[in-house]
Amino acid sequence: FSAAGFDERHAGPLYLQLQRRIAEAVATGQLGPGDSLPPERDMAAMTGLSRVTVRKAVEGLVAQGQLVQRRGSGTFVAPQVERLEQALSLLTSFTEDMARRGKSVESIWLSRALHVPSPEEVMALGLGAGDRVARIERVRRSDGVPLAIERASLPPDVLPDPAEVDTSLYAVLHLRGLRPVRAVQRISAANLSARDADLLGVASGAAGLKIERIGYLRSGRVVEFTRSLYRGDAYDFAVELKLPS
Ligand code: 16G
Repeated sequence: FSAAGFDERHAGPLYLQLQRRIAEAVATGQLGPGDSLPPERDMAAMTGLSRVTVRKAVEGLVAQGQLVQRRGSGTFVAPQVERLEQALSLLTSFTEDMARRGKSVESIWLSRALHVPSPEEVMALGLGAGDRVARIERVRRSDGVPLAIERASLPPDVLPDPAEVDTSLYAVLHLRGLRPVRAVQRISAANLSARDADLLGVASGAAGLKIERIGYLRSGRVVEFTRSLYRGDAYDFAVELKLPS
């Protein structure tokens, strides 16, 4: 970045001009996904702009999701995520989906315990008075990239010890003979709240897909009620359609 070309009088606010320069550097490949930006003080010296202006420009691009900031290590061009195509008609688990693609699975745990159920959980799981609910909430990541936030609720007898789930919920349910064999899934659009966007490493308000899955045993009993938020920039859901008979 050089000092040349900044024009306070005709080209709009200086921080916007700097934002355009940074965006151009990314668009032309001078800066690639994951590359680091010079420290604020160096950028100010290079461009002749004040540190306040540099900070404002960088903060704006961070809020838009074009740059990411990591405490202690600096500012980087946001890594691009590879889009994943996910079949909608198969009842598979996140772990299985990633294993099939040869990818790793990591969870960041938000909660893994028995709770007093919400009215929504009582309804969805058909819980009785005084029943608790097993709740496991996690950020699901693959190869280090956060892809979804999943909040799964299960009847307490299906998962008496939620801390038992380490990687795969379905693997634990399978061992107990309680893996769902059928599920109903609903998908709707959602703009991610600041907190959820932060957990997923995207800009606040970014597009997400809200997915609700209700999983059933062969007997018709509900064993899983899961609400998930998937990153809109990372998933394509695909399903094969047939003519109605
Ligand atoms: C999938 C399911 C989720 C299920 C999880 C189990 C969707 C939207 N969600 O992510 O309902 O709880 O798999 O995965 O597909 P696990 O066995 O890897 O824990």
